[in-house]
Amino acid sequence: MPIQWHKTTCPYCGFGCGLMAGVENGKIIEIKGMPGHPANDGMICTLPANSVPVFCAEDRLTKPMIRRDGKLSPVSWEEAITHVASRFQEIIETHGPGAIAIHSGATCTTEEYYLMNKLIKGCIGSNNIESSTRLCMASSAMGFMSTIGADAPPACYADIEQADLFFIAGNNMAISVPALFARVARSKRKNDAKVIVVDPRRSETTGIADIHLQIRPGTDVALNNSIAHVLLKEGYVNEEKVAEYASGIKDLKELSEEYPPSRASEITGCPEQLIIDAARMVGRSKAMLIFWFQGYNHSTQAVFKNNTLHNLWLLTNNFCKPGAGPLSITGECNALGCRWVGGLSHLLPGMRMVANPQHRQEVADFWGIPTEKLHPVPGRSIMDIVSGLHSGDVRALWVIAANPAASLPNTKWILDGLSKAEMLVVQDIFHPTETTKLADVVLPAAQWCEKAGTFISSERRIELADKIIDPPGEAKPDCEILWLVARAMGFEKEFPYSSPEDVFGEFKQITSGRICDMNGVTYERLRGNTGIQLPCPDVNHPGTPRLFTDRYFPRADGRAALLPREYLPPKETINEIYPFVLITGRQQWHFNTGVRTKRIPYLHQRAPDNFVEIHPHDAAQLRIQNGDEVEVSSSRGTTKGFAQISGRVLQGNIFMPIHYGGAINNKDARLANLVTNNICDIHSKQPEYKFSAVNLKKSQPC
Ligand SMILES: Nc1nc2c(c(=O)[nH]1)N[C@H]1C(S)=C(S)[C@@H](COP(=O)(O)OP(=O)(O)OC[C@H]3O[C@@H](n4cnc5c(=O)[nH]c(N)nc54)[C@H](O)[C@@H]3O)O[C@H]1N2
Ligand SMILES: Nc1nc2c(c(=O)[nH]1)N[C@H]1C(S)=C(S)[C@@H](COP(=O)(O)OP(=O)(O)OC[C@H]3O[C@@H](n4cnc5c(=O)[nH]c(N)nc54)[C@H](O)[C@@H]3O)O[C@H]1N2
Ligand code: SF4
Ligand SMILES: [Mo]
Repeated sequence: MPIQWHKTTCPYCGFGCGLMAGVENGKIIEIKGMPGHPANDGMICTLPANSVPVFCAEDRLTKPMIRRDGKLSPVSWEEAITHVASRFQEIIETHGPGAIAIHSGATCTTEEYYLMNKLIKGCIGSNNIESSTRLCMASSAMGFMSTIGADAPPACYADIEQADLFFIAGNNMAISVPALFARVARSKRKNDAKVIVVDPRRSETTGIADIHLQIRPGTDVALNNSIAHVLLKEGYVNEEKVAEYASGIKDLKELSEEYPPSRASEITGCPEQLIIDAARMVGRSKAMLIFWFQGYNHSTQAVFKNNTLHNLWLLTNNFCKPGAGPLSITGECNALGCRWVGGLSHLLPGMRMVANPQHRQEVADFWGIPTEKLHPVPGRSIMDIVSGLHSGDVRALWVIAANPAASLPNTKWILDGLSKAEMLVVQDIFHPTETTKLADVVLPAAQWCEKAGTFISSERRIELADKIIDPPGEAKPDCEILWLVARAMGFEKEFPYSSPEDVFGEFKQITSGRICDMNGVTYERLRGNTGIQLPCPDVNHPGTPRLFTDRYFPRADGRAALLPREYLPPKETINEIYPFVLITGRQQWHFNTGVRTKRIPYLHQRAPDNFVEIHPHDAAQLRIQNGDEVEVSSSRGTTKGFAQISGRVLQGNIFMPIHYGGAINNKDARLANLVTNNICDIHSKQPEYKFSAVNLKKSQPC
C-alpha cells in the first residue's frame, strides 16, 4: 500500500506550522512540512521532523494504573474512572469544591480545555484550574489586557514580509520558533529590513541582529523607557495623533524624562550610544514588527516589560497596518486556545473573566446552571495550588498533559507539595515522567495524530489536528477521559458528547460576538485545509488577518493605554554566597521537560546531557574547563551539568537549559528547576525563571 498523506498541525511550538503525516499500514512513518501553508510553506524544523519514534516509544502508557501498596498496578478503565470520580466526590463533600484543582499543559486541544473548564468551574464550582499558560504566556495575556483591553494579538504572519524593522526582545526564535526565524531572516535579506535583538546572551538569534542590546537580565523596563525617552525627545512621536488612539501620553512623557540613555546605560550595562541608535532605528521605521517571549514573561516585572514594549509601538503608530504591530508568539501549540477557553483560574470561556458578574451570568446561562454555581472569586494560580497542597486547603490535583514536577520552579518545594496530595491523578502519554512517578492514579492518553481537536496558533489561526492513527493499547483521547470522569461524578446531562466535534459545536456558541468568535468554523470547513484566522463569526466569513484596523480598542474610552511603568530590579538578588545570575531556557534538540524528545533517539543523542554556559573569565577564576562537570546551587537545591565556556553569556551570568530531569540531591541531578526561585510577577503570577541567584563550582569526584 502506498504512503497516505494526511494534513495536520505541529504539536510543538505555537507558530502552528502545517505538517503532512505519512501513514503506512496504520503507522506514521514520516512527518514533513506542508507546502503552501501560510505559516511555514513546506518548512519543517528539528522537533516535528524527528517525531516519528514518539509514536512507538517504549514507555507509552497503554493501561490505567492505580497505586496500591505503594506500587502503580494496571486496572480496567471502569475501575480507574470509578475510583477517580468517587475520590474526587469524597474530597469535595468533606473539604468543599476548593479542595480540587486541575493543571494542564498547553498542548491540549481547545475541546479538552473546554471540558476541563466546564467540569471544574461549571459543575464542581471551583475555579482552581491552571495550565502551563501560567508559566508561559500569562504575562503576555495580562500585558494585552492592560494595554489594548483584550487578550487578542492583533498582527499576523503576513506582516513578516512587509516589515522594515524587527524588534525581538527576550526571544531566541532561531531555536524556539525556527520557521518564524527563517521568515524573519529571509525578509531581512530580501527587503533589507533591520533587526534589533534584546537579550542578555549572544544567542542563535542575535546572529542576524543589526543591533544587539546585551542588557543585564531583568532590565528591559529601563531600556524600553529610555527608548521612549529618545523617541519623545527627538521628535519621532506625533503626540496629537497618538492621543487620538491612546491615552496616557502626558504621564508617559513625565516618566520617560527619568530614563535618559545615560541612566538606562547604568542600569542595563548597554552603551549609551547603542540605546540611542536603537531608539532612532525604531523612530525611523515605517513598519516595525515586535516579538517578545520568555525573556519578558519569566520575570518579576513581566507585565511591566510587556506594557513598556507596547508603549513603543503605540508611540510610533506601528500597528494595525501591514508589516507593523505586536506579534506575540505563543510557546506551546494551543496556548492561545487555552487562554480563549478560559484555561486559567481567573478566566471564563470566550475571553471572559471570573470577576465580572455579567460574564459569570452569560456563562451560567449558557451552561444552564444557577449563576451562584460559578464562584465569583478567581481560583488559585498553579503556585497557589501547590501552596494549598502544602497547607491542606487543596487535597486533590488532576494533572493533564503537563509535567509540573519538572516544569515548576523550586522543585523540592513542588515535590513536597505534590506528595501531600490525597489524590494525584496524572493523565499522560508516557510513564515514567517526573510527575507520573508521584501519582496515585495514572490515566493513559492518546496523543497528537491519535485523536482529533483544534489548535489556535499565534496569529489566531484555528486548525484541525485530526485523528490519523489509533492510539496504542487502551489509551483514550483526553476528551473522552474527561467526559467519562464527569459522567461518573453525576454530570451525565452536562457531558452528553460523543466526539470532540460535538464539544467544539457547543463551545463555539459561547464565543458569539467576542473577538475569538468561531461560529463560522466547522470541522468540515477545517478538514484538510490551512485553517481560518479568528474572529470568524459566520460560515461565509473569510476570517480576520488583523485586529483593530479601525483603531478602536475595547477599553472604556475606545483607546489603547500608554502605561508609565517604573523599572524595578528583579526580586531575587545575588549575594556573596550566591554571586551568579542563572538564566534558564531552551535549546534546539529538546522540548520543555523533554518527556517526548528524550525518547527520540536522534534528538537525545545530539543533546544527551545538560550543560552550563559560563563566561571565560568566570571559568578561569573557578578553574573550570570546557566539559568539566559543574555544580550549580542555590538556597533551594543543587543541580549539575557540563561546562560550556563561551562568550555567549555576560560575566557573572550563567545559562542552563530546562530539558533535563534527574533526582534531587543525587549525582544524577540535572534539572534546572532544582535551583530556580518561585517568586512570581505580582500581576500575572508567572515565575521568575530567568533570574536566580546561584553559586557555581567544579563538581568533586565522588
Ligand atoms: N526547541 C524548542 N523550541 C521550543 C521550546 C523548547 O523547549 N524547545 N519550547 C516552546 C515554549 S513552551 C516556549 S514558551 C518558547 C520559548 O521560547 P524563547 O522565549 O525564545 O526561549 P527561552 O530560551 O526560554 O528564552 C529566550 C531568551 O530570553 C533571554 N533572556 C533571559 N533573561 C532576559 C531578560 O531579562 N531580558 C531579555 N530581553 N531577554 C532575556 C534568554 O537569554 C534567552 O535567549 O519556545 C517554544 N519552542
Ligand atoms: N526553569 C524553567 N522552567 C520552565 C521554563 C523555563 O524557561 N525555565 N519554561 C516554562 C514554560 S514556558 C512552559 S510552557 C512550561 C512547560 O511545562 P509542562 O507543560 O509541564 O512541560 P512539558 O514538558 O511540555 O509537559 C508536557 C507533558 O504532556 C504530555 N503529553 C504530550 N501530549 C499529550 C497528550 O496529547 N495528552 C496527554 N494527556 N499528555 C500529553 C507529555 O508526555 C509531557 O509529560 O515549563 C516552564 N518551566
Ligand atoms: S516552528 Fe514551531 S510549529 Fe513550526 S515546525 Fe517548528 S516547532 Fe513546529
Ligand atoms: Mo512555554
